[in-house]
Amino acid sequence: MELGELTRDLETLRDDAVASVRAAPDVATLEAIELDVLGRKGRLTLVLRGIGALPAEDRPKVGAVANEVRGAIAAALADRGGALRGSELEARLAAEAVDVTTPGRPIRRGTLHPIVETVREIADIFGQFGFVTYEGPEVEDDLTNFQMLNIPPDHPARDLWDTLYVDVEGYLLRTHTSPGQIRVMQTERPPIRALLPGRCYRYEAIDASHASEFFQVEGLMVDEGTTMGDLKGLLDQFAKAMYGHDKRTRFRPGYYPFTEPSVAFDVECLVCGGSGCPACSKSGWMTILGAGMVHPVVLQYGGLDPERYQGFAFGMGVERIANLRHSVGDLRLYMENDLRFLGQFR
Ligand code: 2U9
Repeated sequence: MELGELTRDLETLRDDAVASVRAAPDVATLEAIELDVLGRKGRLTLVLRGIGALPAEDRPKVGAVANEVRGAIAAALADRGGALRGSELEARLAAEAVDVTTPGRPIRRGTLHPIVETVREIADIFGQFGFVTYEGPEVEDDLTNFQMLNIPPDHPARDLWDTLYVDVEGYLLRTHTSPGQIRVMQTERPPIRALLPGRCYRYEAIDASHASEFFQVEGLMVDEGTTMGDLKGLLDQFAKAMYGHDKRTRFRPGYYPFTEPSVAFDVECLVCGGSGCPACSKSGWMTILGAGMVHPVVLQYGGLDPERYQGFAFGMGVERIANLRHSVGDLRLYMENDLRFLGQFR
């Protein structure tokens, strides 16, 4: 092997390599050429194996040529690579181009169930008066659900409450959230301001205004010197916050075994404003909840001395509150999971 021949082999290799680099259709071909020519076992390496056969004074000359050749091929690779990668990116961008003007797929956002929304709204209003929300068990014992609420076993009020008993002696599905308040009194010291929202169960024939499971929110306040006036003021503020600050309210005598005295609490008819209409059966008023001063017997069951502490309590059916709020006339709609109905509460 002599210098001229090796130099020609190197220049031929350069020209062939640069030509095939410039003709490379894609990056993959480019990388294959780079490996084939400049790789450790590449053709440039193979050609340079001939250097050993050269006279020592010629080797640096070949080395210079070899470096020039490697540089030329590397420059061609970089140039062609940049162009190919650029166009490949363009092609991918074009292929993946998203026409941002095209309308996106509507993401159907869920909404709170109207009953949950109503419970949260009620809890928010009473929360502003310092009422803390507690949860009570849905499977209750007869003692706490009835007896401690001044409803002894043979009390007529029981048949008022058509109860769903479970197959454990003395246990039932709670007919109201009131037993939860008993548990609060037994575990908390006054002053107590408790809100008990939750699902309740009654053995009811289901129709537009009755369901076997429904939601209640009950409230309890116990402290020294609690009065009926406190109760009236609080409920008046609740009704105004819920239905409008211009709404008038009133108490009417009522009866509950666990409160004495007991009242029904009315707000002026939300349809006719009090002049009388079918919605308020011409009374001009709508009853939204019941309330009263906690019966001393119940305070005792709560471990509280009725001589020292007084309390008031109230209870409302959430479906009724939601009905008045949203002018819904059939509470079965809340249970049927019909998105046409539920979708309206966005
Ligand atoms: C304790 C003491 C007293 C809770 C009360 C009512 C009046 C009431 C009804 C509203 C609609 C039931 O769902 S409904 O039919 N409830 O009117 N609830 S006072 O009285 C209590 C509760 C717990 C310890």
